[in-house]
Amino acid sequence: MKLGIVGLPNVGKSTLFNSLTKAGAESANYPFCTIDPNVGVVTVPDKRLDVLGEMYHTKKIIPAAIEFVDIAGLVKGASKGEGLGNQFLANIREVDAIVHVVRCFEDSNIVHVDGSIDPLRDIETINLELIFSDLEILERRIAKTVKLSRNDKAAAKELELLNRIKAHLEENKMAKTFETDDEEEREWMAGYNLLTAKPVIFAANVAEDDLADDGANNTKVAAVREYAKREQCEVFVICAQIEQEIAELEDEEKKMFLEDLGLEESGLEKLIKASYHLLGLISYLTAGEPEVRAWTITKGTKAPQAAGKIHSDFERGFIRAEVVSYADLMACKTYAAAREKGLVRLEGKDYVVQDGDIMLFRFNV
Ligand SMILES: Nc1nc2c(ncn2[C@@H]2O[C@H](COP(=O)(O)OP(=O)(O)O)[C@@H](O)[C@H]2O)c(=O)[nH]1
Ligand SMILES: [Mg+2]
Repeated sequence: MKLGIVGLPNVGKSTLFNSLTKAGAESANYPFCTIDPNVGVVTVPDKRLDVLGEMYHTKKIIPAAIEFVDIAGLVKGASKGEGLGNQFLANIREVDAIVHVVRCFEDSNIVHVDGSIDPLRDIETINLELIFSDLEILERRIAKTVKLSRNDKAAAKELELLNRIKAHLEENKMAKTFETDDEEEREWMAGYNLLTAKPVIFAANVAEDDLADDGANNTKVAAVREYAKREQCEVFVICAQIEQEIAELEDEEKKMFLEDLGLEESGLEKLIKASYHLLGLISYLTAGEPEVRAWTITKGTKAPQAAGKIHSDFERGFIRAEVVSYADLMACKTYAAAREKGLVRLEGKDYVVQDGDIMLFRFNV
């Protein structure tokens, strides 16, 4: 699962990316951290793992991870090939969701490409490029479908859909706000892999002073929030510069630093968790002395497929799963006590695994 960090030049994308990957690299247990200068693996903070680690006197804790990509160079005209624009747009097409960084901080030393701080104008500049790129895809598809639609009913239906989406985008609206109840249409649409259909989180990059009250007194942040609500996106207030400083600190120092700022967790931690959520991901856990680990699944995954994340044999030979929820285990303090109270359940192949389930799989191959 991959998230792309997008935004205009000089808004703080690379600063955010660097602090994300630095924070991710802290977990030495994760086998790979920086794949490529622009791609980083970031571990998903999960306090439950530390608690289980203590409970089981664990040697090793392996958190869940997601990838972030720093996608540079989106400028006005990108969809017309300006500044390697097409290549960057292609990079965005490969991600599952977008973190759109918008500049809400003032700093006369850092030039804004359009000369002033105006996050809504910036968002629209970027969105227009994404929309233009999507329109190009739709037009190509329409040209192909027109021919087929003459003697193919399904193609005629698809052509009608393509034209409807096109009209929607031409009103400067994102594909994600295009609505259809028709299952077939939804499948077609997913197949187009439109940029503007991807889930978006806005990261409002503010000055340090705006952190403690979460940007409540910043009218520019308020404008972003209002826009995001209309477009069904989430907003996170961060200060990329501070995050970079925090990422350099040891755990204890970090805690004190955050307390001084009046924060419980870093903006980065919040952002990573929200991104995980945005991708529709949850974690089930496995716990034992050798290892406590979070396994990433999409919401709605059933037990055998969840088991398959560990090993394909677990899925193939799945018999049943022994499950206790994290909350129940905590309430009972030990696995044995949870079992006595009947809170350790035996679940079959139709069980839908929940976030925080502690699982033990029985299988036979
Ligand atoms: N004052 C201030 N400067 C920042 C902040 N975030 C980034 N910058 C600075 O803005 C400049 C551009 O940042 P960078 O991350 O390279 O932007 P990018 O072009 O979007 O990747 C750098 O000099 C950063 O140090 C911030 O939150 N506050
Ligand atoms: Mg950059």
